[in-house]
Amino acid sequence: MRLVLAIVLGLIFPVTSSSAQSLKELLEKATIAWNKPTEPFTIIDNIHYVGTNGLAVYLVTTREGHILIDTAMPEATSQIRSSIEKLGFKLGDIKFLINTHAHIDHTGGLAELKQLTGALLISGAADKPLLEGGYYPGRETAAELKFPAVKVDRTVKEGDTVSLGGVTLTAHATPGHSPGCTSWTTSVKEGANPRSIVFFCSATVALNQLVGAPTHPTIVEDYRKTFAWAHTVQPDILLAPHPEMYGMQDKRAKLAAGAPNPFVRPGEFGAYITSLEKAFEESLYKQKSAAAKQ
Ligand code: 4NZ
Ligand code: ZN
Repeated sequence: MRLVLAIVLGLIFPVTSSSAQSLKELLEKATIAWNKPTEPFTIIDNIHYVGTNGLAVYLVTTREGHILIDTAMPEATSQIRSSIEKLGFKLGDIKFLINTHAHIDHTGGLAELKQLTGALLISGAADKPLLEGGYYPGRETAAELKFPAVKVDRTVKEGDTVSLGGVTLTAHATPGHSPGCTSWTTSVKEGANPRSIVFFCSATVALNQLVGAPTHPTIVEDYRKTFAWAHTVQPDILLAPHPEMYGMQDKRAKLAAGAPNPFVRPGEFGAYITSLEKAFEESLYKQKSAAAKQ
C-alpha cells in the first residue's frame, strides 16, 4: 500500500523529488521535450509564438521595434532566432527582453540574445540577483540548473509599464513560483474588437520548497497573494511560459480554421488559477506532512 501511494504521489508530483541524481534525470527528460522544435505562428494581432514545442517565447511586434518575452533553454536560441526570421521579423529590431521568471527553462537564451540585439533586459526586482548570478533559486549550487548570467537593465514592480511603438505592457508582481515572478498584461485587436491578454508568469510549485527551508522566505504568502490577484483578472486570452498551460497546440490547430480566434477564451484564466490554487494547497499539505515525519 505504501509503495502504491509513493508511486501515485510520484506521478502526481513528478518534479518535487529532490535528490541530485533524480533532478539531473528529470531535467534531462524535460529538456528533450523542451527543445523539440515547433513552427512559429501569429497568435493574434501583433503577438507571435516563437518558442519551441515545449517552451513558450513571445514576440510582441510594434512599428518601432519589438519586445521578446522569455527565452528557452540555452541551446534553443538559434531556434528562436530562425522562428523570428521565418515570420519576417529581424532579431536586431528587438528593443526589450522581458523575463517572466528566472528559471533556466525561460532564461537560457537571455545572455546570448542580449548580446546579439543590444536590447534592454527587464525583470521583477527580486529575480535580478538570480539572473545576474545565473542560478536557480534555492538550488544555487546545482550545476545542471545554471544558465549564462545576464545583466538586468531595469526592474519593475506592480503597475510599471513598458511602452514601444504604441504598445504598452503593464507589469504585475505575481511572486511565488520565483521571488520576482512578473506577469504582464496588454490589449490587442481581433478585427475591430479589443481583447485583453495576460502573459502569466506561472504559479506551479514545481521544484519549490514551501516549508522547512523554503526556496525563498515569503514563498507561501507570495503564492497566496498571486492567487488573490489572479482571481481579480479576467483576460480574454491566457498566455504562459509553458505551452501546455493553455493548450497552445490544440488552439493553434484550430486557428487555421479561421475566426473566431481559439486563443480568445475569457473563462480560461480563472479556471486555470482555481486548479493551480488547489494543486498548491495539496503540495503545501504534502510538504508539511513529509516535514512532520522527519
Ligand atoms: S519550471 C525544472 N520553470 O518551474 C525546472 O516549470 C524548472 C521548471 C520545471 C522543472 N527542472 O529542472 O526539471
Ligand atoms: Zn519556472
